[in-house]
Amino acid sequence: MPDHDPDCIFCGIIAGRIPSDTLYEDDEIIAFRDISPAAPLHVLVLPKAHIATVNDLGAEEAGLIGRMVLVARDLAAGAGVARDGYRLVVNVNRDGGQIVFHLHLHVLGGRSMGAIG
Ligand code: DGP
Repeated sequence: MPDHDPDCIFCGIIAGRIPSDTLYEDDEIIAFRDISPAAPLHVLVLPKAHIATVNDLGAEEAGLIGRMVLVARDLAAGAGVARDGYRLVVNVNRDGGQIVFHLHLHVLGGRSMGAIG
């Protein structure tokens, strides 16, 4: 899988071609606000490398996914929702509701999410 996909909207954000409200960035991870927020806090945390879905992850990416969760946790804490709680979601393919095929973790908080299902 190529590191960057020129047709991928999130790769465009990572490259700086498409503007975003970026909250966090390091060598391998970026986090920005979702353009269509489903909660008062709705941030997307993603790897800079173009990995389309969870199905495409290799064992060597386990650490990367762990670091993404830690970035999400720290952003939730910084937004003041850690104690009341928040939701981390990764949609996978059609039935999972994935629209953008660049792996991303949704961080949703600031309201009660209720039970799933
Ligand atoms: P998913 O359904 O899991 O693939 O979620 C994709 C999310 O990406 C959706 O909540 C809207 C968001 N999104 C789509 N295009 C853009 C964009 O250009 N900028 C930002 N910030 N978010 C976007």
